[in-house]
Amino acid sequence: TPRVFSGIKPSGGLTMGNYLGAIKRFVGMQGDMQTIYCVVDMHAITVWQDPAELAKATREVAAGYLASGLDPAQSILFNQSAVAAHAELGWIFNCVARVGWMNRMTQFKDKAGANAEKVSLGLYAYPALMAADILLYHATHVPVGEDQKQHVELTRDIGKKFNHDFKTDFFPETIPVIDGPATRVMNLRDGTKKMSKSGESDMERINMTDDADQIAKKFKKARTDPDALPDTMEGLKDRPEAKNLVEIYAALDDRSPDDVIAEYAGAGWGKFKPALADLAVAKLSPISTEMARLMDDPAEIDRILANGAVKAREIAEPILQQTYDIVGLLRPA
Ligand code: AQP
Repeated sequence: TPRVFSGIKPSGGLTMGNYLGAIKRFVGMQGDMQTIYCVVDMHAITVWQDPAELAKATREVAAGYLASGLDPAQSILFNQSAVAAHAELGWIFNCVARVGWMNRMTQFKDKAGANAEKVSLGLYAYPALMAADILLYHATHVPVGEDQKQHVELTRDIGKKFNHDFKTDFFPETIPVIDGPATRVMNLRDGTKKMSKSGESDMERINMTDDADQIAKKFKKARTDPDALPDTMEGLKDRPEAKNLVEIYAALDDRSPDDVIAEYAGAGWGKFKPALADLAVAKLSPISTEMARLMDDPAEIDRILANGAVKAREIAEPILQQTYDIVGLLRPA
């Protein structure tokens, strides 16, 4: 059976973008394939994190996984730093990946901005660690949002170069799985920027912990344009904010955007926004209620993550050992 790996960084609270673009799709893949979902805490620290907040955010991502329907009996759920093999394979991949490849990563350019000399070395090397996360399990399918496509493609390049350099076919080819109507959920205040955990203003994102009033208020204040909704998605081509809201509606309701636009053709925002807010509350509040319940018992979350780490190590350790053997690194058995 094909193996699925993906992860989320605990660099803040989960957003609806993480839910629709990642977690909801993780749940959809559970059962058909072997699924491994990680809370990638070592990626989070590529940017400074307050230690207490990092621990809390790690549990919150885990709570989001569980509350959304990931089942520890069906999926391996754990946090990255608990399985040391990630860091170990990450180092080997630092030595396989080329500086020129990293220089082409658009996420690094976006995050570093004009400050590239001052960011951490980890932020720069991040995609090599991500390649290790995936290939440590010989995972072939990686469900991600559109923003991570380039990194998954780099994973394939790193695996290929390793195979080439060491004359082996040890690492399989990995493909990004990017599908559904919400592969890139945009920011509610600027339809050209994606919704992010660490975006400047809280009004630009829906947090998975927002209550009904906050959700309604954020959609009400979401930037739009004065025009009514057209009757096809084609009509939203140059209206990024409007398009985003229709796509969010579709993703929340498991419908196609075409279907949603057909229903709301000719409607104004005074009609569409409250309907969207009601739908979002109906779909997200059971998850946020369950997340809050889980967060009341951090020891239980820690226990689930610890069990997941044991299962993850069972797969990762032999693959790391074989990698060491291929490279010629001596490692006591
Ligand atoms: N806006 C989004 N729309 C669709 N998918 C998204 N993802 C993130 N934002 C959106 C997907 O969620 C998964 C986890 O992402 P991540 O936490 O590893 O990193 P990120 O993409 O950098 O997420 P954020 O929220 O923007 O975090 P910060 O602000 O800390 O950098 C990935 O599959 C991602 O595609």
